[in-house]
Amino acid sequence: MILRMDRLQTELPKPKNPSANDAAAIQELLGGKFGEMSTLMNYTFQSFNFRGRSQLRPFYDLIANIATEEYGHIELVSYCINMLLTGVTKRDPNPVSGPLADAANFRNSYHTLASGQQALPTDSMGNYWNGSFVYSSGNLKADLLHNFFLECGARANKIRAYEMVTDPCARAMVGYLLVRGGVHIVAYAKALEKLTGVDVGKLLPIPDISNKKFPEAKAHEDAGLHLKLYQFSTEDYGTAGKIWNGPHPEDGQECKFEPLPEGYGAPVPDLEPEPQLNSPLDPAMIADILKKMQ
Ligand code: MN3
Repeated sequence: MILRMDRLQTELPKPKNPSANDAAAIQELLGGKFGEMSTLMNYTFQSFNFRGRSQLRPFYDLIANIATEEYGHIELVSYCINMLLTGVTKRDPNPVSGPLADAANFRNSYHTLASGQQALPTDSMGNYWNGSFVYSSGNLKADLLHNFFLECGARANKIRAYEMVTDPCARAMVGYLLVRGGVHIVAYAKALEKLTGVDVGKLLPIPDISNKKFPEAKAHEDAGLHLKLYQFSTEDYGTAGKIWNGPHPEDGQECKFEPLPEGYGAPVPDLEPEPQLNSPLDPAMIADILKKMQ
C-alpha cells in the first residue's frame, strides 16, 4: 500500500512567464513514452509481479522504493505544468469578453478545451499515455536492463526540455529530476552489476553530459542528493542498501541508503480558481456552498 503526504518533493518557484506552450513541452516529461508516468508504472508493475522475492529481496526492495518515489515525480511534473498554465488566459467569469481568446493559439488545446488549465496524462503532442509503455517481463535481468535504458531515455528528454523551456519553475523541476533520475540510473546499473558482474556504470553518463552542467541540478548534487536512495516506508523495503552502496560512478563519493529525512519535501502550491473555465465551479456557486457549509 502507498501512504500519501500532501507535500511536493522539491520547492517550485512561481513561473516568471506563464506559458501554455512551455507547459505543452513539459507534458513530455509526464505522459511521454519516457515520462514519469512510464517510470512509475514500469516499476510499480515489476514490483507487484516480482516472483522469488524472498531469495532476491534487495532487488525487490530497490524497485519498490524507486516506484514509490516516481509517484512523487508525476506529482512534481503535474504541478509544474499547472503553474506554467496559471495566468495564460484572462481570469474573468464573463464569457462575452472572450477570456479564452489567447487559447486558440496554444499548441495543446486540451489544456483549456478539455481541462481547467491543468496537467493531462499526455505527451507534448497531446497523445495519451498508454500501458504498452510498461515492460514487466518476469525476468529480472531483462527488467533491470529495460529500466536502465528507460531512465537514460527519460534523462535525454529532461535535458532537451531544459533546453527548450527557460522559465525558472520548469528548470527547478527538471534540475531536481535530473538528480533523482540520475540516482535511479545508477541504482539500476548497480543492480545489474550485482546480478551479472558487468560494470554498467562505465557507460555513464548517457547522454554524454554531466548533471553538474545544469546549475539547478548542480546545487542539489553539491548537497549530496545524487548519493541518496530513500526508503519510502518506515518499516518495509529496507534491504535496498545491499545494492545501493559503494562509490558513485561519476564522482566516486559513497552512495547511501537512508530513511526519508525529517521535513522531507516542500509545501504544495495552492492554485486559485480559474472562473473563465468554471474551474472548480462558478464563483457564485463557490460562495453559496461555503455559506451552507459554515
Ligand atoms: Mn522519475
